[in-house]
Amino acid sequence: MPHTVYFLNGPNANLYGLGKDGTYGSASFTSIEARCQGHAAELGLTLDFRQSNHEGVLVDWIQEARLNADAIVINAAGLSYSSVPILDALLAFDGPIIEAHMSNIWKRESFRHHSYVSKAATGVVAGLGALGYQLALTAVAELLAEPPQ
Ligand code: DHK
Repeated sequence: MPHTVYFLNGPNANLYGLGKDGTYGSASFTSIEARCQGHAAELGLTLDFRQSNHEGVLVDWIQEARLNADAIVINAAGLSYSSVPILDALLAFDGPIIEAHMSNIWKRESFRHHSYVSKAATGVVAGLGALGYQLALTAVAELLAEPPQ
């Protein structure tokens, strides 16, 4: 059975490519998903790629992942810096968790420098745009194939 990965995207991720300042590049969210789906297929992963603007929906999906997914990649976007409920849900998940950000959050405003998600994450990718999402999927495939001792 192929491993299943939930790739969860938080508020406003659906606007990537449409932003005026170009922080998140010019690729649309749909094209980023297509790129991730293609890469997941190459890695032999089943990818469930989702986006919500609502904290509770993200918490429900993380809880659902406990039953249906082997790993989580999550860009909780603006909720990364505030959401204890998302952190608590992630802490209840047993598999690898990769925190992903399109931008380099440490180069930006100081309120983006502390992520609650990081407390639960196995690893973090940031600042590499959609390439970082591909790297997150590669990391998950490797971690699932050979969990660190
Ligand atoms: C995405 C967002 O929407 C912001 O709120 C975060 C993150 C950064 C990103 O880089 O993908 O601060």
